[in-house]
Amino acid sequence: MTIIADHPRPERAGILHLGLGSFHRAHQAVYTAAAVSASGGDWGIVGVASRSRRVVDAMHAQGLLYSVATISPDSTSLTVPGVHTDAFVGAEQPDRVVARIADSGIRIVTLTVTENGYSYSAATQHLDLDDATVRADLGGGAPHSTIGQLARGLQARAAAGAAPLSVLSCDNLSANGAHTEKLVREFLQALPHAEGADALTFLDQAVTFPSSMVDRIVPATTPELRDRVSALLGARDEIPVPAEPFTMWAIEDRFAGGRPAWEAGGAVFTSEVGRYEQMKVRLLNGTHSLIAYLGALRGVATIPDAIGLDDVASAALSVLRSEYEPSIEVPAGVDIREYETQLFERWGNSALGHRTSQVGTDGSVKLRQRIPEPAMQALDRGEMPHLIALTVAGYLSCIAPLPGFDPGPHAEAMTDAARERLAALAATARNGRELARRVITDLQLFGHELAGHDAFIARVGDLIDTIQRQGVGSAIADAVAASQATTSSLISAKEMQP
Ligand code: CS2
Repeated sequence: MTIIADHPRPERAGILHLGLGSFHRAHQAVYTAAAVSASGGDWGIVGVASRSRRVVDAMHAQGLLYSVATISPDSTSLTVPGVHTDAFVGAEQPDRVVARIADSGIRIVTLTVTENGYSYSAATQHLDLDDATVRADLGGGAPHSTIGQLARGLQARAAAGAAPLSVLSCDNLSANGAHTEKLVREFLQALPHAEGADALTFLDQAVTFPSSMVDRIVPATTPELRDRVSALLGARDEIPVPAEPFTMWAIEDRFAGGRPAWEAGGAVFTSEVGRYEQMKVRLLNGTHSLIAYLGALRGVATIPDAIGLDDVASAALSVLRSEYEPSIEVPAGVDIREYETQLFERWGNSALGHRTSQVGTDGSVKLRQRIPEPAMQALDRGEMPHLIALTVAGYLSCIAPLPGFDPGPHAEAMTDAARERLAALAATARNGRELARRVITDLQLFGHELAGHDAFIARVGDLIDTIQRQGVGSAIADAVAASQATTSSLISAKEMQP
């Protein structure tokens, strides 16, 4: 038996997607399938995997099809979004990526390359000109960084006199459209003038970078899921994607060459994408990081098991209510209490098996998006963000433990580009404060604003010591109690006002 798509595949491609991972296949591909089935259009997707052949080979072997398993505690349902018209590996064929970006049939380039894939410096937020891949790409070889591929693709598109294009980032970065545009522009500006000028003009006149907020929890696939899905489907599927029932996509409606009717799949087109992004990146992702680090340090493998621990749940509630919520403006039409209630249900989805090590991976780039601004806002109000400090202390305890501390197997399983650098700093640190100062001030891992905040750094350092000397339970109790004390003193100060 072969896999059969839910709807006919679009005949031609209109989208080039960079980052053919699980998230894209369970999110944007599903919305695109709904759009094409409702309104038609040449919106097939050419999927480009960054390095690995695994998904690309399996997609070709399966007629470019795979299933999405929507998993809730009571049921699993399958869909087969047949919207891909081709798939290849970008690292093997970088010139083909450039050629497809230059192809007039492609009207949108979408990206899910993770927070790590944008080649920018966490400290400066600008294109990382010290990065070896960026330097090589600027030097003129076939480009291997995403930003290099986009910039070289725009150059080729400008030279070919091709149609307008939109580049749509679907990664958890704040202002992801503007951020991507800035980095592509910086790449082109770093080229000799004669080389970059036409592409910069083309970018100004014919390219838009809408921002978007994406949301769906998509854990890693397991061999057990492959068997279960294949049995349900009646055909072997080597690359099914598990996903939660909840899904959300808020997009700025600024497309230079048209777009699919993604609203048919439930996407929201709005001028308030920035508010959606902040709400999601802080409330969902920021709290997710806290749950992942605390859970891993408690020896727990999954997010549902972690949020099932009473003290982790109260830490999550405290950070939401006292530290993230005051830092955002809620988009019109969103009921924030209902959103938070849904978050707890989503984190608690025990059938999904989302791992603490998966969410805890790449903290060095993820936390940069999630914590500095809300932390600074609290500090500017004169309040210590105890639970954000605990998030950082949890992260460092997992990834860069002080000598003699064993964070356990789930922390060990977290990968992070900064792991070695941070571990080296921890190996010679005498205590938590020294480690926190090295990471936050010297390395500026969370940008320059927090780098000078001594009280915050001391709080992170003390919580590191509490985690590693008295246990993570004591640190949670300490941070939650301190946060509650701050909240009640604020309430009484308010009551005292005339
Ligand atoms: C998670 C996200 O791994 C992580 O850091 O917070 O992948 C999260 O599951 C998604 O953003 C949900 O939309």
